[in-house]
Amino acid sequence: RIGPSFKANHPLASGPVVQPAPTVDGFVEAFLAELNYGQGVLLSQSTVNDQYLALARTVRRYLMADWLETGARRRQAQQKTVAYLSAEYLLGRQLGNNLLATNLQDVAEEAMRRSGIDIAALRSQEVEPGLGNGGLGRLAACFVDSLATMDVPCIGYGIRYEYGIFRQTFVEDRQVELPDSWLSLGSPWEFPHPERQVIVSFGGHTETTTDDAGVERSRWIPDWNVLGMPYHYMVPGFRNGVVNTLRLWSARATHAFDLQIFNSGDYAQAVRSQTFAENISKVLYPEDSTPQGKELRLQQQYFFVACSLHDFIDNTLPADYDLRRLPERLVVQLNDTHPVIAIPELMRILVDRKGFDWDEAWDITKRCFAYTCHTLLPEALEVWSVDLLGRLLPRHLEIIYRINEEFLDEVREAFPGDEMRVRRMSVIAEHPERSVRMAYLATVAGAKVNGVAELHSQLLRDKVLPDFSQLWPEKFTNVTNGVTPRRFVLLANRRLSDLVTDTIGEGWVTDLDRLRELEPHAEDPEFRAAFRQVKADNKERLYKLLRVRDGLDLPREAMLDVMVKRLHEYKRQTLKLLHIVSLYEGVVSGRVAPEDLTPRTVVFGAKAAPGYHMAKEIIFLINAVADTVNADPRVAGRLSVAFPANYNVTLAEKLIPAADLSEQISLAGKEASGTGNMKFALNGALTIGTDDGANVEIRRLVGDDNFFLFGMTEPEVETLRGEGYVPADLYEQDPVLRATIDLLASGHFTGGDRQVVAPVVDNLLHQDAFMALADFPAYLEAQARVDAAYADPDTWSRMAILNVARSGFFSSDRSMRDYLERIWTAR
Ligand code: GL9
Repeated sequence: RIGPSFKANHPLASGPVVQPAPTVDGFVEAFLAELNYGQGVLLSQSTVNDQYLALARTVRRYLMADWLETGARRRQAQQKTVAYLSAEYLLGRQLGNNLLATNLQDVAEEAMRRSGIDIAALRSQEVEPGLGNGGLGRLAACFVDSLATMDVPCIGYGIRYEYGIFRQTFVEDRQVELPDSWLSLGSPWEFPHPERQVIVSFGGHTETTTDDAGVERSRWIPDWNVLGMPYHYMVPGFRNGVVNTLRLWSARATHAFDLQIFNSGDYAQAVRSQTFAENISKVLYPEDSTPQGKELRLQQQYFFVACSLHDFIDNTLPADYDLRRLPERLVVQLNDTHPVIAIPELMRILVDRKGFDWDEAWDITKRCFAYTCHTLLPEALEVWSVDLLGRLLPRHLEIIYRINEEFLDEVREAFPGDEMRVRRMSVIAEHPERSVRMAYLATVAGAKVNGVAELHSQLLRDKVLPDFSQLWPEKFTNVTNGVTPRRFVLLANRRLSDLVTDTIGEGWVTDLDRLRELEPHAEDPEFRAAFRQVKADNKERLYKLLRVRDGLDLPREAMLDVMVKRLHEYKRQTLKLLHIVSLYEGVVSGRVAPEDLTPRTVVFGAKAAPGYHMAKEIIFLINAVADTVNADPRVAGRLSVAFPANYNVTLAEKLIPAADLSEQISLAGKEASGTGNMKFALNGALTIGTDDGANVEIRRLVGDDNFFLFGMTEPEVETLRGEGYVPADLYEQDPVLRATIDLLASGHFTGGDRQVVAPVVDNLLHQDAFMALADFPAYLEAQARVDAAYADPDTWSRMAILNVARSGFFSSDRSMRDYLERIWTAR
């Protein structure tokens, strides 16, 4: 919906908000005005970056009236608001999404054409805000998109990292990280609000005082402060006149520099405090599922949480708001443990600043928070050493101790005499050092705790937090993840979207279950042919991009087999690599005739955490295998491997629509959900996958016949581990596995160097913590089923269409409905 162009009559509007006419002429006029008056250049003198910035600001104008109106409406309505607290938002490029939301793509394209500009070049100019690591950060971005589309009051709170996730390059096949200076050419989508800066304190000590009523109170005397400066970003709903807000905080020094010191000539010292303060929001920690426990990280967490709670309580609520009713106005959703320090922070605000007594404050706090857990890996559950926490946030540590004391009393009451249980459940761990278990704190304080897929939520109850689910069974719930169909189907796959809309109308974009109406068309040969043409066109588009972007030349006809996700051992990129090597080994050893191979192109995309040594060795090995395989004429046209560097949201939008096969092959019981798996299914790729995360639900929905399942189940994994898993035995017993590993180990892919492959090969043979060898035969067998199905285009496209038709459940709109029902309104 394009709103009326004049909204002066809104009761809260202080002036007219003029929106350009949604015509090509209106767009051209607004664009030139932005170029001349915003950028200060003539069209004839403008660079691509000038043009991109002017275009972005033009699109922004079409959202402004709706943004201001949504804000005014929300302030007036005083509805319950979701404060989504997330240390990461992996937004992806904004221009395309916002053109889509305003329905201005065609107008903008024509307007640019008339101005002699190729809009595609301007789109490419945008550096995506990569303020997240992977699935968890991208999930937050999908959720705020859905909440805006559903007109749910939500403020997304987070950190405006000056540098997002590193840019990955490969130097001699090894990952090299470069800083992601996404802001350097200007950021047209953000609005700084220096007048709404917030002070955040750190360090110091606490003192006990007695208040007027004779009650003992603790007082925090911090010893340093920073300022939090909010930057606002628009979060447009899909053509519904709603624009919600994402509020990201940037750290500033309270004083820019010390003039005395500056004048005395010590320039470096004069700006030291500024540098120190600004470090807090300088860079995203590139860690995936392995928290570092670094002080700066805790500073980041407290910084954005303190800014956000302050912003909501002191700046968003009316000045006279009765905070006893806070749970009616606010629900804080904690995206993993990163923002869990918000719990003691709210207690501190209520008790120390607003004068509540402890019990009342605790009652309010417990009803405001809900916690989402995103992992099953024990090493990924954050703990902060008491030493560090007490140094940085002494008052918060006191509060945590008291919460824990009262909680443990409750445990003792429920399970008298069970001191083992009390120790197990304590928010304070004693070993290996005294530390705070953030997931436990979140579970104690949260009204609800959810996992992110059915299997994950089950394992969370049974394995990760069993004592807690026994004590409070009703606290635990599941909300299966979802992805926004706007970005990941409509925007990323326009060809498929047009086919779907031509077939069933356009309602599916905001009601994804309607994709079901495609089911009968799976039987229509004409529709299948059209569907195949969409895939072929998307592949063409991808390969063109990869030629320019990465100098890759990939065969058009082959099956496109894609594994894109963070590099992690539990995700088992090595299992995929073993499959590739086994296909290749079959040909070079003469066991298999090359013409018997189903032509395949395997594409990897993965960043490794910079400090994750094994992940980086695996990247090296994939690149080495790719180099060798691609250069070997014996498999030419039959097998190719590509690993374009710097997989990100922008590349995902091109890769996923082109894929035939989606690799979701984590060891069962390790992947909490996955969301890439959903994006692929919705774009008509078939999944080869284990019984893990949301794969379980995908398979149930699309049907066993339309999913290539393989491998151990989670209980089977547990059994095997219990029996004692010896990967080397499997190597001895399975000739195909042995030949595959032998070829890898021989140095064939590394110019004869056996040393450089040893870290990965030895790990597989002697540790293999994620049991790639145990699932290897089943994986090969499933890949043979893939080949057989792919051999018949009609069989394959029927299956693929059914995947699209039956995956509507995985819309993040549905996830948001579930949060609303099970968490945000249930009490
Ligand atoms: C993750 C899980 O590993 C995924 O399985 C899940 O889909 C997402 C979203 O719920 O959360 N947890 C986690 O720490 N990451 C996930 O992707 N890691 C990153 O975001 C890098």
